Amino acid sequence: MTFTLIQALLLLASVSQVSAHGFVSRITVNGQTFKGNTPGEKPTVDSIIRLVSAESPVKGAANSAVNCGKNAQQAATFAKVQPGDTMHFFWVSGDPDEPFWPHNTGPIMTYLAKCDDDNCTTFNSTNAKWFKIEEDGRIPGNKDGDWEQNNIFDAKNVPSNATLPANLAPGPYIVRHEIIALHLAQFPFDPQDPTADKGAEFYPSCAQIVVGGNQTGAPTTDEFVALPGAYTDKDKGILINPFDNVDQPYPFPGPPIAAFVNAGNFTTPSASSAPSSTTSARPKSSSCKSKRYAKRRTPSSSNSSNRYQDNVLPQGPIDPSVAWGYMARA
Ligand SMILES: *[C@@H]1O[C@H](CO)[C@@H](O)[C@H](O)[C@H]1NC(C)=O
Ligand SMILES: *[C@@H]1O[C@H](CO)[C@@H](O)[C@H](O)[C@H]1NC(C)=O
Ligand SMILES: *[C@@H]1O[C@H](CO)[C@@H](O)[C@H](O)[C@H]1NC(C)=O
Ligand SMILES: *[C@@H]1O[C@H](CO)[C@@H](O)[C@H](O)[C@H]1NC(C)=O
Ligand SMILES: *[C@@H]1O[C@H](CO)[C@@H](O)[C@H](O)[C@H]1NC(C)=O
Ligand SMILES: *[C@@H]1O[C@H](CO)[C@@H](O)[C@H](O)[C@H]1NC(C)=O
Ligand SMILES: [Cu+2]
Repeated sequence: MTFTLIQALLLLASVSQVSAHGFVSRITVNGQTFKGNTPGEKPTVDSIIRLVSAESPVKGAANSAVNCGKNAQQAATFAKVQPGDTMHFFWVSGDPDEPFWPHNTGPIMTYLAKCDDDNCTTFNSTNAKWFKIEEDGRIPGNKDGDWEQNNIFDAKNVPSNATLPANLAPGPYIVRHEIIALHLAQFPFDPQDPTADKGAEFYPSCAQIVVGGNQTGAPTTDEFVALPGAYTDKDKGILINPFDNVDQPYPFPGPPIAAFVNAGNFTTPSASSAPSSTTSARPKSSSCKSKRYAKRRTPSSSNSSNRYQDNVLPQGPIDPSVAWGYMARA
């Protein structure tokens, strides 16, 4: 095979493109750290994180990789946790030169599904029955419409957090923690051209836990969803211009948070924030209440290839021919 210079440059370009995006590199819970492995590489540590084959996003709501990420493999081990524990997910970019999570636009949601084995290490999640326990959208009251995802954007060692329901019944569960990056979501996903920089970017990440205790909280059967299945490419929260109507509640895709999550009768401390299907809602744990409200980054003064310009909120309707400048770092 002969390579022309142009082919070589194109290859380089696509390689560096792929290495942006990102994945969950480690999870901490109760002071324990569980490292993950590197996407696409042979595992070197026993992890609780199901390893995916690439850090590039899953495209298309019907893609089978919406389940747990691209070619997700069962992980070797699991974390022992308790109801009410907060799990901290450390998202990183795949680019060693800019290792921190590169997106700031779009929701973060967390689902659980019961495993059918003792500890999830052999469980195939393809047909899992998922229920939602948490969803974070825009930062409440932020007049620029910043998303909670902005709090982990480009930040060193600031994890995304999910609190297990304080009344969660014991047993083995897959935790599916998902970012949907929406910076290109106003350009409809094209199934004929799935690798184009169009549409929402799904970043599901699955981890294996065994919950202890003796609580009884569980979803009702009508709260279960399949993934893929719970989303379509035309959902209001997936085919959306995230830079418009920033003061409006975000219509989260997927099911509402399972009713037991915030309705339980339990003794562990919990905040009284009422859940709602359209505003940011999460069960708060007393230890992880503090929120960092990141300042909006200002546009770079030069127009050079600032890879973070997806922070810039274009004014008015977006002209696709100029939007790419804002959407850098797809
Ligand atoms: C998971 O459970 C299986 C079946 O009980 C057991 O053989 C295996 O050792 C367990 N894995 C770990 C990491 O404990
Ligand atoms: C899970 O089951 C599906 C078929 O239902 C199969 O295609 C897939 O390879 C299985 N995944 C793993 C990790 O075993
Ligand atoms: C429930 O579990 C807690 C902690 O493991 C224990 O202290 C308590 O006695 C248990 N309650 C019952 C009714 O088993
Ligand atoms: C909650 O539990 C307490 C004590 O176990 C009980 O007295 C109370 O009625 C329960 N409340 C609800 C709403 O179930
Ligand atoms: C997650 O929790 C940690 C520890 O409580 C906190 O420092 C961090 O700011 C939280 N992350 C977000 C995005 O709120
Ligand atoms: C940046 O872009 C704007 C609008 O396209 C243009 O007016 C301006 O001259 C550019 N600045 C630089 C430094 O290229
Ligand atoms: Cu990306």
